[in-house]
Amino acid sequence: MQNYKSEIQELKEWIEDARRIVFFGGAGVSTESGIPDFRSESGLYKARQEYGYSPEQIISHSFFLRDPETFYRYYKENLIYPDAQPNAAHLGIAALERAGKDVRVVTQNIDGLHQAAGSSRVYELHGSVHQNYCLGCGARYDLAYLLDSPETVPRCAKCGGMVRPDVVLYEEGLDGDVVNGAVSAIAGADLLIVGGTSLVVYPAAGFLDYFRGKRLALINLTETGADSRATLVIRRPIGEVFSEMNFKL
Ligand code: CNA
Ligand code: ZN
Repeated sequence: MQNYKSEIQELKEWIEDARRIVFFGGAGVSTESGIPDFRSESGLYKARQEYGYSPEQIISHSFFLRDPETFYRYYKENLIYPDAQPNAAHLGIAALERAGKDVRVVTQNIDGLHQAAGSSRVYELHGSVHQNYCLGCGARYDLAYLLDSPETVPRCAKCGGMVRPDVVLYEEGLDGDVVNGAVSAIAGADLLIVGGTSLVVYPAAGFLDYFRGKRLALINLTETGADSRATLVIRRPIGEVFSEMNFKL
């Protein structure tokens, strides 16, 4: 068992050595920005029993069509954090890109915080709360439109149709172009850093299988199914890990 300081030092050296880095992350990357994840103790799965449905049921395609009112009440209350700011993990990854590293981000998050930090090559596997569109005419709307809407269920200003978030709901497939981009980034990487994900949501979690490089670092507070495959496992808050590595924007 290495001590924490030497783990951080080792990861930092790997990052400096690497030519193509992919960071693959999930909800745990944003908990230090104040956005709860789904599966930790304090996560949404524990926190929300009041709707009588699990988050998977509510944020599913069929539920959205059947009861958009409840969907939107849950969605606005639990999945939207307009004031959240990037933390040291988002900022550290963006700093590497700024410094000229080939760094791509593959994220299961829908919060847009990697882009807010300055990363430009981000594959958002599950879409983004910042993108919304009308089911009637396809008109696009930002998050403010949805939040400022007088009705719980936002309606299109052009045709009156229902507006939905461009996020991948349960029962829906991922966008083919995003998947292809993410998979080829992972397949071409020599360093894969996986962080803040329980690796239980498929198909996203299966994308790790495309990695052929020799160094896989995993930063997660709890055990995951990929720990045995990782060359380095750091069980610490990911923002803390990046702030100790100290890559400056
Ligand atoms: P998850 O299943 O909630 O797992 C999160 C993992 O991160 C857990 O294993 C935690 O132990 C770990 N973790 C929590 N905080 C930290 C931390 N500070 N440092 C290191 N590890 C930490 O989340 P996944 O992303 O794996 O699940 C996939 C779902 C959750 C995706 O579809 C996401 O869209 C969805 N989600 C996204 C957000 C967001 O956009 N910020 C928030 C909540 C859920
Ligand atoms: Zn419309």
